[in-house]
Amino acid sequence: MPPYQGVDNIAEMKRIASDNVQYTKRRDYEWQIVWRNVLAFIYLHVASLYGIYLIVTLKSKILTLLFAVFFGVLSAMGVTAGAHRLWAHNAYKARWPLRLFLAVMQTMAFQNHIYEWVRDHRVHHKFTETDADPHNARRGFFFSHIGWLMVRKHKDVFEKGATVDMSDLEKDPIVMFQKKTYLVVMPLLCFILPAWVPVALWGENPWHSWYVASMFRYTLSLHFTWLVNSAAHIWGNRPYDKYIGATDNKTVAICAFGEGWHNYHHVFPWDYKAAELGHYSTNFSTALIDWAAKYGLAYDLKTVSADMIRKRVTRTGDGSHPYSKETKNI
Ligand code: ST9
Ligand code: ZN
Ligand code: ZN
Repeated sequence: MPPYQGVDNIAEMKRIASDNVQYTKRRDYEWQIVWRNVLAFIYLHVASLYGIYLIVTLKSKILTLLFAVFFGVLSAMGVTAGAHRLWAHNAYKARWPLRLFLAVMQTMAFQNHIYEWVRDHRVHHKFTETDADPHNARRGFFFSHIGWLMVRKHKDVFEKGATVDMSDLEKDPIVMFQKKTYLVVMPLLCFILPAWVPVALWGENPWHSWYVASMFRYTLSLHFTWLVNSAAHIWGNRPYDKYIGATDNKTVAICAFGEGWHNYHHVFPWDYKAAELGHYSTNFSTALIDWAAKYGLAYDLKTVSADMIRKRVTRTGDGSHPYSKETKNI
């Protein structure tokens, strides 16, 4: 319907015109495409497809594939146990050797330096599924999965994001050192090192090494991570809080080393398991933290009491948690 139809008042017409200008500006603002990133993602995906071709036709060596998996798992630990549970949520404390190890692993993952990763993630938790959420899932699967990295951020991300306290990270010399040296160290650790090892140790063809251990490994690990922002905000159960978008999604939990129990995580973000149960089979990151705690490298592991969980499930759960069924039977 034309915007002025049925409006016979000049002031009202002016208000509608002004709203339209604001709306258009906002839309223009929201879709400022960053072509450098679009092109980089296109290259990554084409290169990864070629990597898959090399793997399935056995043109690359099996050892190279195994190494890519090993490297991917290590870098995932830097993101889950490091950037996410340690630095973003302070869900446990870590002595410096463990912090250094996790920072190196997180650099191997190239998901931005820890400081930026944590800032975006804290903003995501504080303003979940609003315009201030960097990967607002209300803008659809594509945007929350990868699209948010191909456009300029919404102005609310900057404005509201400025209210998030980052002073704890500013006091961590390992985090600040990584931030300062990131543009040099990250390409070496994320792309050059994994391409070089198979060539140096078992004589892999350098291009095969590049496409399998660097491109394919990196792209797959990005998709596994992004599923937490997209799929685990769309599909799955909401056992702890049916009023929020985040879901518990087992497939994502397996792919993302325990980060798919996302309904639980949004309700109890300080739990170092990022899950109620933290079974190692679907939560490898918890195994690493428990192992580190055994040797005193991790300590002050925070968790949530069964009683507190039960109360929350009863009050706001969607009925899919065993506690809800117990309550119904009473
Ligand atoms: C990647 C990140 O993939 C993935 C994160 C996923 C998180 C998942 C969470 C789930 C939990 C568990 C994980 C499981 C992992 C499983 C692993 C399994 C294998 N607050 O950003 P800029 C301000 S990265 C406050 O440039 P633009 C700030 O002043 C992939 N302020 O905005 C900043 O300046 P500075 C590789 C904020 O220009 C300024 O704005 N990387 C905030 O709109 C400019 O910031 C890429 O693809 C905030 N939140 O550009 C590159 N944000 O930094 C991606 C910004 O100096 N990035 N400010 O303080 C870019 O190219 C750009 O950021 C952009 C936006 C184009 C996306
Ligand atoms: Zn989330
Ligand atoms: Zn989180």
